[in-house]
Amino acid sequence: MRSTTTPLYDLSQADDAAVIVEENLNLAVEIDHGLSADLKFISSKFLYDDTGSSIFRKIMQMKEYYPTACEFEILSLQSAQIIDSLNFGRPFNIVEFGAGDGIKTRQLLKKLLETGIDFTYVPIDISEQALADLQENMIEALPELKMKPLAGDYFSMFHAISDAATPNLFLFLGSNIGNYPAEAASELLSSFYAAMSSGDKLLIGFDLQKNPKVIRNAYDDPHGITKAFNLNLLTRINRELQANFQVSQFDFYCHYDPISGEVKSYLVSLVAQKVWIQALGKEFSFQQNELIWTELSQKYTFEQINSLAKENGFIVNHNFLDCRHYFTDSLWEK
Ligand code: AVJ
Repeated sequence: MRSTTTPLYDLSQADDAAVIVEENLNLAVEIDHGLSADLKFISSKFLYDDTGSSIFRKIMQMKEYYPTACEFEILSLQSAQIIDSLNFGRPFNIVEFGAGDGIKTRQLLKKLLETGIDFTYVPIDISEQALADLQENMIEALPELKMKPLAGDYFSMFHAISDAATPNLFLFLGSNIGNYPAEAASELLSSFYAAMSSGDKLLIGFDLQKNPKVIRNAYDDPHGITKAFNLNLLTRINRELQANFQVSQFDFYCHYDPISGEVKSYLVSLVAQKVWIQALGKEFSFQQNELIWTELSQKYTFEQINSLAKENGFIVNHNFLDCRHYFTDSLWEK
């Protein structure tokens, strides 16, 4: 039995479960940091444990959550034009960051296979379960696809894929970039740039600014699925850090500001309460109506997209748009 005063993450002690400890160390450190801040926050990257990834698949099926349908349309109807713009002329890799269920990407891959082009698909995802599901679905739908899945976070993967001999098409779809505040977005883009060779391409999804009600409905959804997605953070912390959050004592709130283009999501403490996190050996206090910021989902103008590309050294080859002009997959070149 662990005593209540000993934090779980004492790295000085050799432990059979060393791998698990290491995996959760990052979570422990970041949760400690975020819940100790004046304005509490939990990084949106922690939304995607296996349960969270499966709730996110439900989000993508909601009619209110338009980005998925928009990008599906782009990758289905314009795959030939996208492929034409690649110009690699020899076998290449398609490296997808945050692959998720891969249903949208499959449209592009299918077209490539039909065209007889030689390529290897390298999906990268943080959720092992999501990756295993993806692999199974891909093998079934596209049996001739060459695939090398990698489980882990983006940054630890860059070394695994930088092989200058083979050209790369990087995919960063779904407006995942929108989760990163401006400075972090630039950092991530420059890490992509550094891992690429001259002539390599990046196809990156951006959700565009549009009628604010359309955006609001995508996040403040009437089914409560986005709420469940956010509350799952607390369930995850309960399980992985042995905490005692009472999930029913928290609500979900989100807000779109059409001036800044930011959707911000929060958990709201419904009562004054204290929560014990065993792995940290610490108690955290929440005031009534205190917020925990959980996610940023930035919406973009074309000016912002062009300057993000330029600032990080990329050339914009083409913006592929859906018919409503809600979303763009922007093809950039190093
Ligand atoms: C997967 C990060 C693009 O911000 O729109 C969906 C996640 N959050 N609904 C987004 C999400 C709430 C999504 N991304």
